[in-house]
Amino acid sequence: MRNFQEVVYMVPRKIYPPQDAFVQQANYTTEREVFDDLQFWEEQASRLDWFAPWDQVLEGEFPFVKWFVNGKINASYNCLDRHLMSWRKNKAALIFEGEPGDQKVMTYKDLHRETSKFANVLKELGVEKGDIVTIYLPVMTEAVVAMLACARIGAIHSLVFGGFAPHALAERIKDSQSKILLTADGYWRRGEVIRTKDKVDEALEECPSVETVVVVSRVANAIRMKRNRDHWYHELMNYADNHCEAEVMDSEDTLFIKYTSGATGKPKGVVHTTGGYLTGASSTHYSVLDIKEEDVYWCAGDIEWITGHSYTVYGPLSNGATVILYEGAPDFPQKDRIWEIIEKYGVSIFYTSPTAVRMFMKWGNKWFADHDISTLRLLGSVGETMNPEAWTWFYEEVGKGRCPIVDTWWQTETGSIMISPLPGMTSLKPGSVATPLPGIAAEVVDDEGRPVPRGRNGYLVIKKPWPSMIRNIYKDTQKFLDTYWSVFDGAFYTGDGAYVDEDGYYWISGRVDDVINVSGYRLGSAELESAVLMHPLASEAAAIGMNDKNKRSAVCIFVTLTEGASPSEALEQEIVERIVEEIGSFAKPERVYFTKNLPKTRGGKIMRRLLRDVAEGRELGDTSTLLDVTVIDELMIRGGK
Ligand code: 6R9
Repeated sequence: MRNFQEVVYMVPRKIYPPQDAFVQQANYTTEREVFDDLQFWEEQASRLDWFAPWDQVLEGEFPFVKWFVNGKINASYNCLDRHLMSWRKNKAALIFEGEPGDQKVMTYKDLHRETSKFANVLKELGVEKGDIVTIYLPVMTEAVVAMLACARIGAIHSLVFGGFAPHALAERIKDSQSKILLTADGYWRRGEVIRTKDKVDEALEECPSVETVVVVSRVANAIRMKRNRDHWYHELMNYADNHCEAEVMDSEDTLFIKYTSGATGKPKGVVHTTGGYLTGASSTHYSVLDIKEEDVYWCAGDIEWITGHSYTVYGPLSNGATVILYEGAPDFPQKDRIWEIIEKYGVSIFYTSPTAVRMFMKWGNKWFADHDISTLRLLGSVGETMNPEAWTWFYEEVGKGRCPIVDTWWQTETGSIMISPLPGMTSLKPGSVATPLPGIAAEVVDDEGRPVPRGRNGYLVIKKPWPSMIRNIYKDTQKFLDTYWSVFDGAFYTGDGAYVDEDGYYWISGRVDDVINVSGYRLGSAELESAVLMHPLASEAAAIGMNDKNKRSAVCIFVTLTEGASPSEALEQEIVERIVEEIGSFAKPERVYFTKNLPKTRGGKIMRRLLRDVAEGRELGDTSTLLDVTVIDELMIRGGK
């Protein structure tokens, strides 16, 4: 049996109780007793507009469940039509800022009209209810229009990250067998045009299923248009009728599929449904992100990421929010761009990732010193563990000690936030994701599926169905069963390790597949990294378990330094000491690599398996999901030392 090591890491840390000014206006302020999960979820679903009510809240058991059985609903209707009945119709729904500084505002009425027109275009092109539409677009209003247009007619969208290489795109198209692809001629990145359409042409050589390509003109560069296959978006829109009734969908009809990041192997098409998914995204956007009518809301990730689906598109728009979309790089033309945008539009809620926060911290406070960012009232984080140092910097320097930080744990598979502080009622502990939300039955268990005592590491599982849960892996029910349901009986396996502290707070220790086993002790990569980051000169860190030729596992650390610092033996020693100090001498790393950058997916996740390859001197595995491939060349040189 594998032993989970007792956490030696429970040092008391500062706790931040909710502040009165925030509590007084918060959407959720009193501890809800979750008397009854089904009643709770029924209330949440009732926040949406249904064409016909459900006759049963939940049917079936893990893993095959149905929510809001026989309820009829349309996601596009909930994000658009229902806002047109009030003054909201001329409220800004989307504010787009292009990297070159251009700006475009779409009101709810505009977005409704464009979506209806594009829904008619899709129909004209032969797209029917249940068909899959691949969307390979950069951050732009047309990406949102395209998603909502699919939802409007009951087509299933599959978004692929605009930065992916042709082969990664082709892999996803081939798996979904979609016949139609939406793309753009290109987009702006650090002042250069990224030639998206060229990549599409290359990918489509491998994908005979695609018969139609619709191209949005963004950068007006010269591109090849293939006769009978490729069409300009604006030309098709010219002739389209602007009335399109939203299709009546069953609650359990598929809304979209979303290929998972690929940080841990071949991408899988996660299937999400209409009623349950929208209930989860909309209600958590209200409770956790605390959205108000007058907020300017910015979730600074790609729309393609599940975070973009739930918290740039479906959550905020179903709640009638004003949403910022930014096309470009955070450091273009210089490192104050994020703060400049916050000032320019008066952003009040800013939801980002720990990777971004660490980067802003590394760049330094001088970049926002001259910007008025006092409109901020709530900060959020998702994607990885936020180390306490970055948390504290974000809280004190960006939030000026006024703005709660919601560190939200969830996954592509969960569809919406599962574990997080509720900003009007939860005391915050830097580095912890606080407690499961109402209606979510999270638990930490051992190898046998038994609950572990507090303070002990184990596997994070979910014990009861929730509305926005994954329903299947597209065309691969076996993989669905094997991946999530074969590890423990009657519980959803998240693949993450966690422990619960003496106050019932959850601490995510990283993917279980990132667990490092040293001399029988199990270490979470997140704990090691957090320890390294306590060194003032360490900017980012990744910890992996490296096997030597005797199959002995050892800790190996990759670290990037703050600007101006340079690697030295003394520094290496100091970093080792931090780990020994924070965790214990058994966790002492075998090697510390200093590197300029770490390999990451577009979601900002460190690709530890590539680092493992480097450390063990192996040929690199699949790098198709890597954001910046040049990182690898540099690592290879170091790995070979
Ligand atoms: C939303 C999203 C899911 C994995 C998840 C976990 C990690 C996400 C986290 C976090 C620590 C948080 N993760 N949020 N780890 N603290 N607040 O990121 O979805 O791309 O599917 O990744 O991300 O390891 O299992 P996805």
